[in-house]
Amino acid sequence: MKGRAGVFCLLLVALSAQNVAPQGITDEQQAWDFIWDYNAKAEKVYYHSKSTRWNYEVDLTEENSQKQVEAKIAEAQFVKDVAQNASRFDWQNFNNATLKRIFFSISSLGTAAQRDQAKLKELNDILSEMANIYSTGKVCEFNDPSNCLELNPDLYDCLANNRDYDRLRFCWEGWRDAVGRKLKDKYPRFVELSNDAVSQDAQNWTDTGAYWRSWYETADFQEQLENLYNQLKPLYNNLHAYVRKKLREQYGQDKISATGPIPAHLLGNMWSQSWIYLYNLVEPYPGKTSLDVTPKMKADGWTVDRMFRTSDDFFKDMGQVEMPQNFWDNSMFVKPADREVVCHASAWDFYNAHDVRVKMCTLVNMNDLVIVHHEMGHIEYFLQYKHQPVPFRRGANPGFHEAVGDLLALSVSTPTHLQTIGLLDTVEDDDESDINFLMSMALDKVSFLPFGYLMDQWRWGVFNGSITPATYNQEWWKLRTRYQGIVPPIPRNHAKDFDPGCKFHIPDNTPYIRYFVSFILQFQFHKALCETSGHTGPLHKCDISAGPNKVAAGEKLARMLRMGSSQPWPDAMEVITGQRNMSAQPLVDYFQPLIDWLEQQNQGETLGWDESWTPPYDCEATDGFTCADGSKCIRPGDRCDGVNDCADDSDEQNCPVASAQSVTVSMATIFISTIVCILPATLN
Ligand code: BJ2
Ligand code: ZN
Repeated sequence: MKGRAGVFCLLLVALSAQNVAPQGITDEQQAWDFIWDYNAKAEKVYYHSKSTRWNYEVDLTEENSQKQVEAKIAEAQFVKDVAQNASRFDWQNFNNATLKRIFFSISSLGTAAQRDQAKLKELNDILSEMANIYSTGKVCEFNDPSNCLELNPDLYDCLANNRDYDRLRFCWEGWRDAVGRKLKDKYPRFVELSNDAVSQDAQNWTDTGAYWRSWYETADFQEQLENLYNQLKPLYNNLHAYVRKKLREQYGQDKISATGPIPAHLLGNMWSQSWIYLYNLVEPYPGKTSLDVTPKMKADGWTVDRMFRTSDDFFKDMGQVEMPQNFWDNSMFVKPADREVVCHASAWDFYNAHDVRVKMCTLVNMNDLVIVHHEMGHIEYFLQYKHQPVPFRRGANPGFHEAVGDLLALSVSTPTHLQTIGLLDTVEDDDESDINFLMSMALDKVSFLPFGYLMDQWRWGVFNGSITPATYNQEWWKLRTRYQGIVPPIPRNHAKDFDPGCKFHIPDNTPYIRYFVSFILQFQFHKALCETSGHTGPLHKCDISAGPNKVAAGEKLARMLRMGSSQPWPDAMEVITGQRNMSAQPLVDYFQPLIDWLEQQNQGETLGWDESWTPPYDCEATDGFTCADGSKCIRPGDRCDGVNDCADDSDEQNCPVASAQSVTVSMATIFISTIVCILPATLN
């Protein structure tokens, strides 16, 4: 009895010494010590994995890939260990809300929850390989296979500036043949592994999409998005109808139906997500202030460095944090000529409260100037929240992170601001110039909305199993036609094509709904900061840096950025806008004069589209091959691809010899003809 009591007392003493309640440690000071210890270690672990990833993306070699995969595996082990140790605390019952939020964050593992090391490695290997396939994809000319086009800059340029229907189709189709088909078999396994991993998280996610959506901490998130989208649909449909009318004038009524969807390759962008390059085709009032400042940038000798300095100057002018020297020293602003890199622009936080970088294959044009601001917005967020513990070094939600640079670019893009930075000589202040300006903005912002919305509709369906590998491509095109009102210019071969994979964020596995959210938020923030800055007059004319109270506007922005994700996003929203909800109204207010104008222009036009319409399909004109028995037309990508598509196999016969082979063949021909023709002559 005495002995038992002794043991009991000892246990009690031990428990109270550690302050361990049956459900875990309750001492919050001890918990803070644990967090600061974690924080110092996390900075090192994340720095290492970010560095190895950076090294891979700026030099896509197998060796760099493996180093990066190893670092990712080490990172996963670290976060698993941390979560395990954190579970010793009774954090759900802590009094301090911030501390509770940190513990919640470090207990959420995502795909790092995978316990099976082989599967974890396989997942990271697939991701690395998919990124490589996308970033090294090339499209070679049919008549000159040694002349190959890269996405950036060749195919971007083709889609943006070419106005030849068939050449555009070649570029559009070639990219999908080159990249989508290589990714098609990899993606289903990736989905399986990702779902398997997140199901092992403490929260037992039903699928990866549910996990991704949880970052928004909004119970009716999908419902809210649908409402926002429906509010904006009339605006999109009006822009769509107007652009379709202009494209009919350009390409002919046989190629574009007055009531059908638009062929996807004619919108100036590989994914039809921004139509800005159609500006000169659809300019409402030619002769009035033109908003295409690219020619001016080129004429004035703008450099890539000047584009980044201009953006940095704007942030500084708004009272934000200046880019540190290491940003200028370590970033990659221009595509290197001597190696393969991931060209798609990105912003990097190395999580050591010091190292921040941008990686971008920047071109001197107006579009890239806006993207520079987008990336610099991410960097600004990184710099402003670097004092926060690592789990709070994130946007209030992912959409907030995306909105910062775009928000500032809304001011920079105003004609008056463009004039201030020397990109417009004259600014006319009349209604027609206003409509020109709003059209240029709509071609970038309004055109994006359905695309921003549908990307993750597709992915959520894939992750929850309602879209299966057998229906990946059909379902993709259903969404593309339903939301964007576009159709492929050439029939898709659903058994071989994987068109979603041809958009960076699918192989890169970056969630996309953040951009849709951002396009809503940036107009909310713009409206609120315009009011704070003391701007009066229409919203689209506001340049926050020109308002009398711009300092107050800058302070509000900085106050929100400094919060990181330390509080739920409605708190951050409140700092800037004074209210706590997402709203599409500021976007509508901004474009109201254009909405009125488009409604006028579209009188007699049919808004929307008949989803069953498809463009004319002419085998010869689309570089197709007619099977020898005349039975069907084989698309260029299906010819000589090792699969018999013609019943008589003729699509796999008489295939052109690959260029390396043809060099060998011609060398051999020269050698033989030398022996046959020249030797006898010399012997004679
Ligand atoms: C050009 C831009 C992304 C971005 C890159 C690649 C994926 C994530 C990052 C993150 C930022 C972070 C991009 C711009 C608008 C539409 C979309 C598109 N690149 N990313 N590390 N955009 O968001 O900057 O830089 O959160 O830390 O993809 O489709 O082009
Ligand atoms: Zn971004």
